[in-house]
Amino acid sequence: MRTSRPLPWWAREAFYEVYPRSFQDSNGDGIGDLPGVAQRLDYLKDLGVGALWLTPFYPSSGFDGGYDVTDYCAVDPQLGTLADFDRLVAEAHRRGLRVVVDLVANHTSSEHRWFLESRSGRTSPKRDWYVWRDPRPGGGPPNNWLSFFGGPAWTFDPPTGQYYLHQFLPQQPDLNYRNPEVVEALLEVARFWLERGADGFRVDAAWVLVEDRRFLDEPLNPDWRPGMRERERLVHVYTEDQPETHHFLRRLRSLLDAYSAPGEERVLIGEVYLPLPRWVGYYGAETAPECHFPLNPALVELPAEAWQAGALGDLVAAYEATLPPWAWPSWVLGNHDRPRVSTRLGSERARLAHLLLLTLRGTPTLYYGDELGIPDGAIPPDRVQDLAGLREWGGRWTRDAARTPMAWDAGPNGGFTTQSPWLPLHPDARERNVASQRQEGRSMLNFVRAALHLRRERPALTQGSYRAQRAPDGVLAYERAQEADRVVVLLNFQGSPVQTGVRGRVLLSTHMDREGREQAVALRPFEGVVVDPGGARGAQVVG
Ligand code: ISL
Ligand code: CA
Repeated sequence: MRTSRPLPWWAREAFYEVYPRSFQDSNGDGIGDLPGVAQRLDYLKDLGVGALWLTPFYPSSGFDGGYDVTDYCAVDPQLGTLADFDRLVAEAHRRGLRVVVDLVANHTSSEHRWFLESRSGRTSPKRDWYVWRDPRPGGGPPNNWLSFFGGPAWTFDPPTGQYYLHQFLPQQPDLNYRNPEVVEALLEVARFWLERGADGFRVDAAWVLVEDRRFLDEPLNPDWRPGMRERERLVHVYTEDQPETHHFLRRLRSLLDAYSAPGEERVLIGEVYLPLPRWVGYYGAETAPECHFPLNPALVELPAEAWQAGALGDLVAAYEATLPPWAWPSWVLGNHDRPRVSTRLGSERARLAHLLLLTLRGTPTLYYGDELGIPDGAIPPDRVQDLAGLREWGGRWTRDAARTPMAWDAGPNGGFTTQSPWLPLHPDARERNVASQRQEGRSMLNFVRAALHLRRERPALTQGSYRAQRAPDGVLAYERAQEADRVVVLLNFQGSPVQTGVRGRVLLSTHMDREGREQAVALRPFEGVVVDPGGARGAQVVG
């Protein structure tokens, strides 16, 4: 996107991912719900984000945290009603907040009526809505494809003698996007939520919607090592990133564009885990756009030991160089599928990571609770809810750990619920919660809030250009500039202090204890700062 034009809201605002079951319980059943989210909108407004992404709140069979949908056009009774959704959207809009919903497009629940009809017989009018194949000659699954959650991507259905495809759980049969009726049905679902005021979609599993129609075996991955996820044994040349997936996303984008007005765009966000050269494909083309932005997995997947100035600088440079000029970057630190950033990096580096997230060029997406530095929860084996995730990680980790309830105050259950919560809160919820961090001047919460507000206030940070700067070893330095507005960001990713030659006014430090004019900014271990060089020529960072 050329930066001289005013930015659309989805490029200007920070997004915030809410896992509705874990945000706020409103009726004392221990499960967060939509009215609960509505109660906390003032918090989000004050924090400084501009849009919420709600993970699935639809009726589901409960095998995959809501991602096994039984009815796309309703609300799970545990989480509320359609009227609650309407109220949530109205209340959000009244505060200038946008609401994006999850579109679980790749698959339905095996209990969805479409699938029940499809599996009822080979001549069912919905048979072809899913991907059915005969056993391979001599028996067994049609090919070697593997599911994300472990085991084959095929399950045999004895009554009809065929296998059906599921990239995820057997309870999540893949829809067949080669059938035009399926495309229409999903577009109809999208219309339903657009009519109800949704500001857009995060398309789940957007890079695996369609598979190659020859159904050939996938080649073995020569780089697979024990400890890696089972699905990575194969190279996914036939099950990921197929051209027909892009066709669907283009159709969906056209629909969203038809529902958009200047200043009121409906946004298409895709979940895409691919290497950068293929990941950028999910923006589509300038004349045939797909996602406004795909969620960027790079920082979510970056191993802790690679959080170094050099590697990060290279990573950002690669994105800046690869994105076409009209495409807008996206940055993410964590989500409901991966260990939390505080646990991956530790609390000091989690602050640095947030300063990076909120000062890079592009739309940042925050994950609920990370603004408090919540660590992964300890989930006793008898309380594990997410069996799918346990399978995905070979039993080594459960996604529940990253989905524990939000802590609002020091009261019982962190103010999340008056009853027993569906998952335990993090162990230090009595100290680590919104109320206590509000009172503590230098808390993670106050830091993230300050960074979000600074980002809004400075055109350089919201829409300015990005330019890497030379810096001493261990320091990532870059300048953001929009016309006369200019800031320099300095991030010390090493455990020792370092002197930079930067002169100017410190606007914000991860340590929250310095502001003001300095002749040569020195950084403490793992400290990050935003500096206003004040038009001074001294902004060059010299090692
Ligand atoms: O690592 C992954 C991809 O390389 C996976 O974790 C991937 O993010 C995930 O399997 C796809 O995620 C989405 O769809 C799933 C659901 O379980 C996840 O919660 C959701 O984010 C199936 O709907
Ligand atoms: Ca509830």
